[in-house]
Amino acid sequence: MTDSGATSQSVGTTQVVGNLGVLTIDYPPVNALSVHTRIALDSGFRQFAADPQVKAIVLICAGRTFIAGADISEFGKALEGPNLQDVFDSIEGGTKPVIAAIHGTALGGGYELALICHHRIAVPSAKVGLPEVALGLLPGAGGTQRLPRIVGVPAALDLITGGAPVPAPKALELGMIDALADEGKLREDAIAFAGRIVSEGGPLLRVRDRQDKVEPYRGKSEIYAEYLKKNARAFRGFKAPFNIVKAIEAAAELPFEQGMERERELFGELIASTESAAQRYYFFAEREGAKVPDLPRDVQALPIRSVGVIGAGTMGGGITMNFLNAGLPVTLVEMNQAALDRGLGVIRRNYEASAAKGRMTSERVEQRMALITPALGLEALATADLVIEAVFEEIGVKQDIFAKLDGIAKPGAILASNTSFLDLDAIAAATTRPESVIGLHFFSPANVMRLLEIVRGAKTADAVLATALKLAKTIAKVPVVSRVGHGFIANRVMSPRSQQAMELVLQGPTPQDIDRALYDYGFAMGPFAMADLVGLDVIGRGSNERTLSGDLVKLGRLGQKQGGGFYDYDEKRQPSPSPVAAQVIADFAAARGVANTGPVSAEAIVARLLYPVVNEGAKVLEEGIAIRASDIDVACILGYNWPVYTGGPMFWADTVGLTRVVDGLRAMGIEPAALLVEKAASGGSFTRN
Ligand code: 3H9
Repeated sequence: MTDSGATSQSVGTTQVVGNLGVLTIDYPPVNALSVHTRIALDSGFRQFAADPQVKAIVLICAGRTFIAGADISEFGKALEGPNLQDVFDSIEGGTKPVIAAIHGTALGGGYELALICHHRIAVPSAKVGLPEVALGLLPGAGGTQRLPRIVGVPAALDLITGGAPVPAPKALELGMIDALADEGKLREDAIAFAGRIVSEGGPLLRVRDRQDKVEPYRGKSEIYAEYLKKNARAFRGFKAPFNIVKAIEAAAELPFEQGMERERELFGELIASTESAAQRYYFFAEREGAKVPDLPRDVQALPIRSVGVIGAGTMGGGITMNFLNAGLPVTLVEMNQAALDRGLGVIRRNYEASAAKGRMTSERVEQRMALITPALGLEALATADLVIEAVFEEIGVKQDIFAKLDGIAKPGAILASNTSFLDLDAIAAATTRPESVIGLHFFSPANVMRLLEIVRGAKTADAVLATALKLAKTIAKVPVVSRVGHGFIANRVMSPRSQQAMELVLQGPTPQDIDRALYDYGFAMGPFAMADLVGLDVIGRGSNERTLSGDLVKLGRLGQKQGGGFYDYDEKRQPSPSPVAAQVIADFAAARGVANTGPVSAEAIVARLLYPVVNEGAKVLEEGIAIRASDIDVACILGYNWPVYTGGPMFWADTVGLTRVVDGLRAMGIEPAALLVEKAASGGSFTRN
């Protein structure tokens, strides 16, 4: 976040309205609890405390939101200005009722501040919540002690370990806020609310004094053990959820002050952890991706009001759904009616499945489907502002489509390819307008995965790139910009992981040993389980070389879907080690003359599979394919489910130590990238300045 030269004076404005004090905080972009904000709060509340005319205080924010949390960029730095806890204590310890008036998002420390206030009023569009878990933290300013006192232990467990912001109407139901204001009339309604509080003259309501919601859970330690068991899968590898559960238990078991002490202790453990450092790094990394240093700031994005998608297969269908979800009409093109009907059917079934789970109404399903114009033939794309090609991954096929599209699409339309490996410049060269061509590489399933690799061709116009970046936000994707190169960023840097797995398995470790090591590192599954899931026939497609997967396919072993693959599967698709696959591996190793050198430790397996990923990442940086190391991390985390609490390959490499990575690569017979060697030698890092 940029410090726009704010001072505590400009951040806090006080105004006395009748017998009420109104303190307005204005610290763009999100009113984070920075040093300036803390000073402004501290001095504003002191002023009103000392003013006999003021009987109650309204705390409100200017700009787009209420306070969105502690200033994450200050974590790990020396504290400046007043400590947050002292500021909060003085507000809560005051003798005048304080009303938090909420719009936008009251998150983390912002919502904790609202919980310290005596009353909370919000506009219906506001959201409140404690999202610290996503930063590998717990709410460290009393949130774990106060929220259970309002919503009870079970709801607090879900709200704080889940971290999702709660819309105001739901928050009202749960008691997280006390009243709804009219949209657009927050200030007036909060002032009226405060006036009523003053005239009613009741006692000060402090959340910390409430016991009714936590009392029923006292002495019931089994709740927490069961909760952890139930969520074991979701919490695996993370530290924060475990400390959150302990802190909530403390809220139920301990007097308030002792609970606060426990919260501080548990927060302290988290803030010092590598997991939290990685997750906080990732928070900013996600937002960096949209920043392209050489893209002039004044470039205007082009308007995108209609989209065309070529290909209604798995990718094309998923891509289409993104635009429908954002309310944009899509012309969906296929070669024949059967393929078109099949694609439309899949899209409809996906929406209907969401409706069946209560995630959308059936009316909404129809609204989304009505945004699709099905069509046969590219001519239907003449008026689209953006066309995305999502057909078979073969350069000739794509060039042919782009050449035809060139004669059909209106001037200025953006022509995008969803290619995942091919040379975008060669595709662009098939048109007379390479400046309008860009890569929009979605990850499967395209309606679910948040990553969008934007491939900037040698001739892509700035306005086209700016449009793609803006579009990513419209369709709720996280953009990462790549230059043209085989496999772009995510697919390229991750490919050594499977190559290494296929070689290592010839040397002694079994598929289960290798998969287990990667699972324990934090991946959802290892490379062999993944290969079986995707289908061994799909993996080997297009290659004439003899491969392990190819040998398995020859025996009718296509993976989970047919005959088993690296594993055998029962009727519930549960895997077990396969003697047949073991024999295929042994035969392949013998044919290649690879000796079995025995078992390998999990740590060595991880190094063997993942150091080469780091090395490829260094090359991608060196070649200028990726703008920055954090883009590689975002691509791997969002595209390949690399565990976020390691920070992604480049952050992780910095954690391991670059010298160790260089030595490890050399020991494997892999020449480390020059950039990696240079950084290791100079004590540098990819992600820490
Ligand atoms: C916490 O509160 C700990 C406590 O328990 C106390 C412990 C003692 N700090 O996301 P956007 C920046 S932990 C610093 O693009 P949106 C962001 O980097 C905190 N900077 O906008 C970006 O900068 P830039 C708990 C922050 O409208 C700009 O603001 N709170 C912070 O899509 C705009 O952000 C959270 O975890 C921050 N806290 O979404 C909430 N927040 O323009 C984190 C944002 O230079 N924030 N920035 O790239 C969010 O979830 C979203 O930013 C929000 C707005 C929903 C607020």
